Amino acid sequence: MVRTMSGIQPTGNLHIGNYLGALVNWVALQQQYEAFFCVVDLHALTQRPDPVALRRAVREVTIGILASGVDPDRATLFVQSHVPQHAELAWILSCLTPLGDLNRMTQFKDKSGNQPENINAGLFTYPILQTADIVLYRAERVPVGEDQEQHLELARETVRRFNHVYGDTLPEPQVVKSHAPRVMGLDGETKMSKSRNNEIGLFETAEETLQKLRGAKTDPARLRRSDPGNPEVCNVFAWHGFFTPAAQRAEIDAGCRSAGLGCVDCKKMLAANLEQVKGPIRERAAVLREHPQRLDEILAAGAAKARAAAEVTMELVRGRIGLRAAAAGSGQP
Ligand code: AQP
Repeated sequence: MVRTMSGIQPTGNLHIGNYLGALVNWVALQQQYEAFFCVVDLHALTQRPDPVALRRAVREVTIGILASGVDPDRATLFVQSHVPQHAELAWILSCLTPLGDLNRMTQFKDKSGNQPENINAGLFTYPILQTADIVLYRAERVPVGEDQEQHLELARETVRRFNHVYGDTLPEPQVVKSHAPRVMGLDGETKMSKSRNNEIGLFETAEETLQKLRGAKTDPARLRRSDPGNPEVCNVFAWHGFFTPAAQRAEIDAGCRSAGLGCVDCKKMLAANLEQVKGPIRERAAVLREHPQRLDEILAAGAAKARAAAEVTMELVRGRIGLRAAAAGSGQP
């Protein structure tokens, strides 16, 4: 069965960008492929998190993944650091990755701009660990948001380089495009991010969401309620695209253009529709929080399955590069 692999960083509270850009896809992919989904805590270390906060975020992100519909009986759900082969393979791949390739990564420039006081080497080599995450499971389908496409291309390049140097060993991963590759934040200017304070949280209550939406940027032409607007330049209308049925969206579109509908009403409608999706997720998350042992069991079972799959790849890789005897029948001395 073809495999898919993806991860989310435990760097804060999950938001609707993570939900639309990643989790909705994961729920669909687990039906079609053998899925490996991972809470990538090693990646989160690039932000030097507080240890207590990191442990808490790992659990909360896992809860969010499960509450959004990832089924641990279908998909292998685990924490990256519970599988030590990720770090081992990342080192091996880093010895194959030219500095020039890493220098081209725009996310490094963005992220180092966000944390100028902590531009660490892990931030720079982050895409190599990401490549290891994928390759370790021989994943051939990888769902990515817009910001990750460049990293996936680097992963493909690394696989080609490995296969060229050591012989055909690893499959080249293909992109699975998201239907929401870049959900914008409340500021309407930057990508919604856990660490930018511009997010609508997945677990927020209806009141909290409405409160945040009140401050969300809309069409700048609508200074007064009587000003007609252009829905296509309004971030709030873009969110309606994901949560609002087509007929209601058409009404909002017409109301905005004719100034018959104010921005406040438009935001209230969005908050109500968001709640239709977020309410059941919040309820499932509350149940999961009441059963911490169940969460531990899911993650332990996931880690055991992931370690077994990872070890198969690592044995092959170690043999190819000369760290162990080559596998029987591999044609290698
Ligand atoms: N705004 C977004 N729109 C669409 N997809 C998004 N993703 C994240 N933000 C958006 C997708 O969610 C998955 C997990 O992302 P991540 O946590 O590994 O890292 P990220 O992309 O850096 O997410 P954040 O929220 O912006 O985290 P921080 O603030 O810690 O950097 C990925 O598939 C991503 O594309």
